[in-house]
This record gives sequence, C-alpha cells and structure tokens, in this order.
Amino acid sequence: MHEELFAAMRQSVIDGDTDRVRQLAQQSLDLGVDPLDAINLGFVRGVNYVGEQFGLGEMFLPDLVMGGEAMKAAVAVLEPEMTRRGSRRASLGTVVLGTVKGDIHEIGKTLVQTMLTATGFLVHDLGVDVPAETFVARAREVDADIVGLSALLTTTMPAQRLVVQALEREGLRPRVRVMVGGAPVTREWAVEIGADGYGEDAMAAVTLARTLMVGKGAAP
Ligand code: B1M
Repeated sequence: MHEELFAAMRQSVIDGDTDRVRQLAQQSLDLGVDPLDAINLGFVRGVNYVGEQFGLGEMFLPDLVMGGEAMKAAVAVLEPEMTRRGSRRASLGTVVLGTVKGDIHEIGKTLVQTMLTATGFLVHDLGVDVPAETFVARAREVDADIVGLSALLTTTMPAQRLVVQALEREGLRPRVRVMVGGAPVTREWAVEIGADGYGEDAMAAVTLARTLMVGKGAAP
C-alpha cells in the first residue's frame, strides 16, 4: 500500500526538491498515512541513499545539504500530525535532549524530541553542537529524569562519554538516566560509556525512556 507514494518521497529527497517534498508530505496526510511511515518508509530512504552515495564519493556536500534540508521540510509538515496522534497525558518525565558537541545533525534528534513530547514527556531540546557542561547545567536546572544524547558522527560519539562523565563528576548520575542514539551508535557503545540505554530510532527512544522511568520508580 502507498508504495508509489513512498517511492516518490524517497526520490524527492534524493533530488533535494523541497517543494515536491512538502507536497508529498501533505498528500500523505490527506490520505491518512501514518506520518511515521511517511518518514521511515519514504523520506528517510531518500536521505539514507544520499548518505550512502556521499560515503561512496558519488554525491557531494551540496547533495548532502540539500537532502538534509529536504528531510527537514518533510518533518516540518508531518510533525503536527505526529504530535496530534501521540497519546499525550500527564508528564511521564523530564528529558534534556541534544546533539553533542561538534555535531550539527539535527533531524533524528528532532524526531526523537517530537515522539517523546507526543507521548507525554516534557522535553528540553538544547539543539545541536551542545557542550557537556550545558547538558549538565540544564539537567540540574530542570531536575531532569533523563538526558538524551544524539551523535551522528563516529568522531563525535566520544562526546557522549564526556557527558556521562560530567554528570558523574557533578554528582547527578544517581538520579539522571542517560540514553544515547544516532546512526553510528550501538548498544555495545552505550554499555561501554556507562549510558543506561540505546535507542535505535525515535520509537525505540520512547520505549526506552518509558523503561528508564519505570527503573526510577514511575508507573509503567
Ligand atoms: Co552528515 N554525515 N555530515 N550531514 N549526514 C552522515 C552522518 C554520514 C554517515 C554520511 C556518509 O558519509 N555516509 C557521515 C558520517 C560518517 C561517520 O562519521 N561515520 C556524515 C558526514 C561525514 C558529514 C560531514 C563531516 C560532511 C562534511 O562536511 N565533509 C558534516 C559534519 C558536520 C558536523 O556535524 N560537524 C556533515 C553535515 C551534514 C549536513 C549538515 C549537510 C546534513 C545534516 C542536516 C541537518 O541535520 N540539519 C547531513 C546529513 C543530512 C547526513 C545524512 C545523509 C542523513 C542524516 C539524517 O538526517 N538521517 C547522514 C547519512 C545517514 O545517516 N544515512 C550523514 C535521517 C534521520 C531521521 O536519522 O539522524 O539517524 P538519524 O536519527 C534516527 C536514529 O539514529 C535515532 O532516531 C532517529 C529517528 O529514527 N536517533 C536517536 C538519533 N538520535 C537519537 C537519540 C536517541 C535515540 C535515538 O536518544 C537520545
């Protein structure tokens, strides 16, 4: 079902055609397609292709930039419906979220933010290129239950460890859980750096955040 639409979505991101992206995103909403399906089965396939071709040297930085912008345009159209569909209820917990220092990839992190918010978490999104001290300061300020760290580059993954260490140094670790994610991040990496869990995608991040809250004594 909707295979043609998903294929067109994929292609629109590869083409970096933001007008077409917006049009297809709106079309999917009009057809009642789940916005997460539109993202995962359509648009993300396009941005993944661009990333693969960039890695192979077949596409170049402008392609990556245009693919990223196109992807952002898709999320902007779909986000209100994702939020509307979320089972919003009393706050499930407070999350401080951001992409770590040195890393400006924002799309996956923003999807995680949208899904957590839609589920009922109170999310403080610190944006991208966030230093460890800023995560710590905000976690203290808002009495965070969870700190979520996104990293898309193998070179910035170590910055996730720095945040775990900074939280430990500042004495916040006993009450603050840490979850990590991003394309190069793995469960093994989460264990290695002393994080409490790893989310493969935005839905997994929500499941993980709920589980971490149960670990803190919240009702499931
Ligand atoms: Co960049 N980039 N990029 N890029 N980029 C990658 C990551 C890369 C794999 C492409 C490649 O070479 N094949 C490669 C990294 C290689 C590596 O380290 N192994 C790369 C590179 C090299 C670079 C630059 C260094 C390029 C250069 O300048 N020479 C540069 C670095 C800039 C910097 O950060 N300092 C760079 C720049 C950019 C753009 C700015 C052009 C653009 C980002 C635009 C933006 O965000 N506004 C961009 C893009 C678009 C990509 C790719 C193509 C797509 C990323 C994306 O948005 N995916 C990417 C290739 C790829 O990943 N396929 C690539 C869609 C998004 C929905 O998925 O972000 O994985 P993702 O998020 C998922 C999950 O990972 C998870 O849930 C999300 C939703 O399902 N998740 C979490 C994410 N965070 C989570 C946190 C959680 C839990 C789950 O808990 C807290």
